[in-house]
Amino acid sequence: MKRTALYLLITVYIALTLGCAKSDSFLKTHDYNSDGQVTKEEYNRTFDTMDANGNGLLDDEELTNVLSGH
Ligand SMILES: [Ca+2]
Ligand SMILES: [Ca+2]
Repeated sequence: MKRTALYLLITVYIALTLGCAKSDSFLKTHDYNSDGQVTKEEYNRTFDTMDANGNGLLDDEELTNVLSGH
């Protein structure tokens, strides 16, 4: 699966699971410089934060940790 498609799936999964489908919640989470926009680099930063073992993939354990707030 291409990385972009994976990002989209993860975003939808997190948004639906956490109930943060509103754009302001999404911005609050991913807009690191608070300019009101999320760049690809900012989104990659979020991905990298979630990818605890740095292998470029998010597995069930990593997603569970993110969703549980660990
Ligand atoms: Ca930004
Ligand atoms: Ca990983």
